[in-house]
Amino acid sequence: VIDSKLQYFKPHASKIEKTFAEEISSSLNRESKFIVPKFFYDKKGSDLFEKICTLPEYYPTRTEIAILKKLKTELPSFIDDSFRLVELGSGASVKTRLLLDIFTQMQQTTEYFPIDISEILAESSEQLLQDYDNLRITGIIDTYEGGLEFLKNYDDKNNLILFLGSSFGNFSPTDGKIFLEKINSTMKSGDLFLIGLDLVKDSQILESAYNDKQGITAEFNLNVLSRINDELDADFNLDNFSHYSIYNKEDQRIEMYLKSLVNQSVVISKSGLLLNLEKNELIHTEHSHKFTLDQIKTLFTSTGFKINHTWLDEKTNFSLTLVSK
Ligand code: AVJ
Repeated sequence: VIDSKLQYFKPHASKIEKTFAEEISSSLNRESKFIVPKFFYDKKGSDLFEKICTLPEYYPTRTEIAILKKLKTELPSFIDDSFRLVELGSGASVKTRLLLDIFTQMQQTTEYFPIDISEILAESSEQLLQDYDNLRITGIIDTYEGGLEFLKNYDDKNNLILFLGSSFGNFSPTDGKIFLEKINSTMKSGDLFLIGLDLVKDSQILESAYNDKQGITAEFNLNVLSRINDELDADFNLDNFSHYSIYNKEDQRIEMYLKSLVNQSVVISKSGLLLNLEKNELIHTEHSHKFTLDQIKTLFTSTGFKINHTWLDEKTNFSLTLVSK
């Protein structure tokens, strides 16, 4: 029974992507070294991120969930039976469920289309089907843009596209705009886009959210080096690095780094790299941008969107914005 409710598409499976080894080889073989944040999320990294989401200092997840709970009474006026739920990133998480609760209660049958580059969407889908009787899931294994492009030509049902957790904050301002224009171009008139964005606030609150007392964020950051050790035959000694994060007020972003504690050389065999690091040298691993309400307005109106509604928590720590073409 469950199988007939679940299908997958892999629209751009043949597209050649740069390998992990190649990306690391080029991003560490330069003056300003970096590792892109998508590499955080191996099994261990994904588990650590889940743990981060429950930390007392990490307000975004908890706050976004509280706002989503308010949508239960307010979102139904924006959608009807013709809408399906599309999610950038896949989740069996509390957040996805809060929206599925709304959809499955309003609709006879609800369609949920998670888009994710990794096949982990299989795991969460099975669980969701057990828990919702009138749910059909179509997993799209692709990049967010590739998946939406595929959906554009799939049928003319209305889509409510979800992009939660302030994942958008990882984009630079330029790349973020390009991403939104791309999303906009794949949307039909009548489609909706619901995005969670973290807001500018006191530096201390931000810095403790990315440098928690239990050291889970540090472990999460350092884990990317373990992943390189395991998958690319490297010999990073994690004791020679420390987690460093700071709020850059001017650029409105948390910056995360791995700091080399000594002069050292590291071999990364599969990338063909002998990496020399000086004491105190930084490897950049993440930018997490924060926004003001004015900037959110400008961001969407300048990329072709109309703002339907913005929901906030009482402390104005986080926002959910609903937009259309
Ligand atoms: C998944 C990118 C939204 O920036 O808050 C959490 C990742 N990094 N703690 C964020 C993260 C360190 C998170 N995002």
